[in-house]
Amino acid sequence: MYIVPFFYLPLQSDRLNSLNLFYTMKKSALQIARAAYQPKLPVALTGSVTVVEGEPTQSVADQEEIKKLFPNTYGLPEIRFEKNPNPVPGKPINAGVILSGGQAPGGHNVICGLFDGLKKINKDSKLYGFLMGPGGLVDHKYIELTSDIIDEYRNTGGFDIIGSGRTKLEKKEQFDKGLEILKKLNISALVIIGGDDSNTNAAVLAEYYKNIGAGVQVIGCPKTIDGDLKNEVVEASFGFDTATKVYSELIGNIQRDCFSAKKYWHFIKLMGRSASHIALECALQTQPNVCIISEEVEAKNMTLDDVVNYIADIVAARAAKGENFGTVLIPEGLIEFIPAMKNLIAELNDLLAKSPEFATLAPAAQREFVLSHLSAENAKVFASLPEGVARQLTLDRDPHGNVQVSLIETEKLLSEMVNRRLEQMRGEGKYNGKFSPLHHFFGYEGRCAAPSNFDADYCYALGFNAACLINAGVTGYLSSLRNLTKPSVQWLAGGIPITMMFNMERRHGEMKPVIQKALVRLDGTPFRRFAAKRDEWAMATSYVFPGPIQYFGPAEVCDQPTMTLHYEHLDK
Ligand code: FBP
Repeated sequence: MYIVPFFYLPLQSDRLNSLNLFYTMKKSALQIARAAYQPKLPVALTGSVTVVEGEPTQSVADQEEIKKLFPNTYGLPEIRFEKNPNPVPGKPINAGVILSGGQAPGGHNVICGLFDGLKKINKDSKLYGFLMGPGGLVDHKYIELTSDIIDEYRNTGGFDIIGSGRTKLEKKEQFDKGLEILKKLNISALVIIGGDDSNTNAAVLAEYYKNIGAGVQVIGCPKTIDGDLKNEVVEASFGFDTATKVYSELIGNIQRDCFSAKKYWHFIKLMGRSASHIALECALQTQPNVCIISEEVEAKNMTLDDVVNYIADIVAARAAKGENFGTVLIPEGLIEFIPAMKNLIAELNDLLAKSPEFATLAPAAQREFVLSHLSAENAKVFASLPEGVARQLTLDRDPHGNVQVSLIETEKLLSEMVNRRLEQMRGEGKYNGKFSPLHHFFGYEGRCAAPSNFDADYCYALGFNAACLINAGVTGYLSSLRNLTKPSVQWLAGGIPITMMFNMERRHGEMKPVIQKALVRLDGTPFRRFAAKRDEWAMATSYVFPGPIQYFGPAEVCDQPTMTLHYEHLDK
């Protein structure tokens, strides 16, 4: 069996049609078996729905400012769906869908659920997919998603059905350009599947279209493996469940190897641009010897040396027991949470932005230039870094002029510094072991994995629910399912006004309304459970080996949500 990627399909774009990207992909046995999986919908979504409106809402902070910025979409009520025993046929709906930002397992199922939901409302409904992210809307690149295409992508990982991209939809010209194609295709609703920034932009777009009477609703769906789009009203973003299960399987495998050979220290960096939810969840699942949580490092005002000393002390204590092996989990965003590094990076950003001559200098002269222009404090931090890392801080910048921290090999930086510290301790007679580090970075290994049963069900229901929100005529809402630790049939379905999640934050020098990013809460149960056990895990080698995601079998093996979600429910 073969599936045909979108490049092969008749595209409604002259430029893309001219690309010669024809190829076919063979399906694996698991893909074939998995295609038959029928995601389980919450009961509320199994008939047609009755809309129950709650009380008017408020943003989480800065209410007056946000109300002024969103006069048409602020203060809307939360919506809950109940099963309507007397199905009411709806009118045909033409909708568009966009995948925005980094891939997350289950994106295809959101689109499948949306498609099925629209068709259930009326069989003549149509769904158009905009290609390669929000840019597809602006550049008018799209395909019509027919049932033949949709059926090829049910329960599969990846975003390749229409592709994804990171173009930000934030300018009036983009909104107007998008509206041209929406009007041409008679599209009355747009579903944006994205993280906190994409959903922030979805709310801005919803407000704009409402304000000009464009007749286009905008609905968001919460996506990101990072797990940082969640709050009082959003329990989880999709993809976190599958991605952390994949990483935990890999960490477990490494731990078994490490425990067998007893000769390596594995430094494992885990994705998660900013928040440490992924590292924390993987630590809860696998019980490593060390896991660093960036939010704690920041809260305790720890220096890089403090982090290094913490790890080195554990390495030395294990060596004293004859155990020269172990595992260290490191969140990708750590470097930006170390206060001294944060200051250094901020000053470097400013310095390099106003020094175009820097790029023309030879590497040695660049180092001298930086050292002589930084404040004394930041110059000291810069000079203390291994040269490769210091250089990386001056080179790789994103389009906004910021350091791309994910490119910094924090796992190597830490192991190199731990090694130095251990040699110092050896000189002082405090260490007498052997330190052989190995390095890993897990991120892309999990972002496109076949969705777990949880993500398959959650994503399908999010998409189906989005169709119900469209049919309810609302705009500026996030598709919402709650009660997620219960079996999926018991989930509560509805919609959350996106403005409800807003606060004002400084972004690129300007105060902007944005969805608050959810960092790891140090007073939350997931972190507290980890903190209560980590000293024991450091010394006693208590590894857990979760094994691969299971798609078929008993519910206790196949349908368990993350420990983070489970523990967070204890806090409610
Ligand atoms: P989103 O926030 O868009 O979901 O992306 C998350 C993420 O996977 C981060 O964990 C990672 O830092 C980033 O994307 C990498 O993105 P890219 O592959 O585009 O560089």
